[in-house]
Amino acid sequence: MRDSTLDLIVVGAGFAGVYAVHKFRRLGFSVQAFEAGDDVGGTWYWNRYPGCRCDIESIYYSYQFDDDLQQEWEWSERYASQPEILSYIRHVADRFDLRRHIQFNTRVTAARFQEASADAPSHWTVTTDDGQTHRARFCVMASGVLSTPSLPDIPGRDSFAGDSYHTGQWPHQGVDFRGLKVAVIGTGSSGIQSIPLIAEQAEHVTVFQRTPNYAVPAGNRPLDPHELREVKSRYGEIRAASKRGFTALPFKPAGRSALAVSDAEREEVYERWWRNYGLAFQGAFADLLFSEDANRTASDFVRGKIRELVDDEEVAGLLTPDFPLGCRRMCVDTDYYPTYNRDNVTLVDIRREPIDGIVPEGVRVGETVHAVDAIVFATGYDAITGALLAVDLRGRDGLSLEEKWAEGPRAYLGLATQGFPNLFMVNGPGSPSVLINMVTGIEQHVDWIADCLVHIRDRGLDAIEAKAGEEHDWAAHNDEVAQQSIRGNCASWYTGANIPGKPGGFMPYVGGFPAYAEHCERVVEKGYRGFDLT
Ligand code: NA7
Repeated sequence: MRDSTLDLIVVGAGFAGVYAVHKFRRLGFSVQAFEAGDDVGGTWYWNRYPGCRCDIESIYYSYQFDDDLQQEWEWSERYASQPEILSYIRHVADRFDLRRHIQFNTRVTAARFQEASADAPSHWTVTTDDGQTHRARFCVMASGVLSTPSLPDIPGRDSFAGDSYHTGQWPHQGVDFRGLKVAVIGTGSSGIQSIPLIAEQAEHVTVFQRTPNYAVPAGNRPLDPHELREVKSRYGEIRAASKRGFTALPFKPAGRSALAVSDAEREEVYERWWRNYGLAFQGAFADLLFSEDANRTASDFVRGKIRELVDDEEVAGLLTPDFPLGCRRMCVDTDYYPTYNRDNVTLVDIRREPIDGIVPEGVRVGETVHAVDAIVFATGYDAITGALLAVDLRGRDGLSLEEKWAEGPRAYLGLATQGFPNLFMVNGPGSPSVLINMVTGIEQHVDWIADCLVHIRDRGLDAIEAKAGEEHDWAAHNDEVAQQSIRGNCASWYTGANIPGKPGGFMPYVGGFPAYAEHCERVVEKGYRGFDLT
């Protein structure tokens, strides 16, 4: 019985699961990963909507654990498209021969912790949707932070006579919108990326917007081979600088306050950052995410851009956010605002008058039925905790994660949660996750977990479990840091506000990658402070 117990089960084969399998194998652990899709890629496997592209530059949004890999891969664009990212991660799986450790088309439905007995050490019993159970000493949830699509419960949704799609579950063969009238519900990143391309193809697009978001131009372009060669010649240096960067990107923090410069200089800085730096726009000055007055200057700049780019004043007004820039996740766009100048695009403000229902002919708002042939739900995700809670995870004494997190998610360093020994999360709540370059965050997490497993193996230990006190203190620290930032004050998917009934609280760690990574290192130096090792 004991022999059939694996060292590790990894749930998911996106960027986190793929690297975890590689890392743990290399250290000599027996590993089995389960993946619901029929290939690796995670978020980049499921999100195939038109315009799907990363908002972090390709040269950074890639693994750094193997120099040969980063030297040989040729990114073609500044911001990689979904197909290119998927090719990349498939290449990684093949190059390191990882597929034989991944069982595809298999969803993990439940996992239960079993205490050590006279016959067996502590372990997890993992159930998959093919009815099988598997045993492993440790379980690593690499199930993704934007991987549980949220489909709003709009009355009559299933009565629609045409086809409907969620951006996060896009058909692999693509969708041909030519000659069709299309409704797009949602104007987050997925809506903002897809609307311009759907509008180029469809006969008409009606966009249903509840909350406008800030979008800054991606400035995407082909990557010049010389530029790529130059990056590769100093990749090590770039990666080291990234680890010192607040968002795990190699940008020097702006030293100045937005309020310490003249209006003309501020305008010049914003113009330059607007044209060149995408998501990093919110870092043009040091205090944009910390001072409301400073933030207002950046928010007003972008509001002015929206007025410039959108011909119809009323439409421009509807597209203009009234909350501080960066409070909710900023979007990076290509031609989003000018798309509203097209004759075949209509914006419907559903904040003033919400969608009443979906009928066979289309979307009903008040007495008006917007007749469409297809509906695109760009309505986002049950972010960060959705995929963790989708598995019936049960720790000590049968405690379920859902019960444990009834008042909000609590995880020590976003890596582990008390009551669930030998269970690790990659990018769990309380880690920087979506606020930084995710791939760097993933590598840091997996490396930390791997070191911890080696520590346990070398000492012949049985289990590791987060302590309640430290877990509580970490959550309190996370809340405190969030409150110091503009980000702590907005309802968004960062706080779970997009999912009805989801307990609130700012989920990602706002203190930046260097502070977080240092904290993780200090925990190890102090003999895994905050964990019980038995
Ligand atoms: P987001 O950013 O959560 O956006 C979802 C959008 O859908 C947003 O505009 C929502 O409006 C809207 N929405 C959600 N539910 C409804 C209902 N019931 N009715 C109308 N509109 C609704 O998800 P994305 O997929 O765009 O982006 C997720 C992240 O992926 C992104 O930030 C990047 O990090 C990558 P709301 O804002 O709730 O008023």
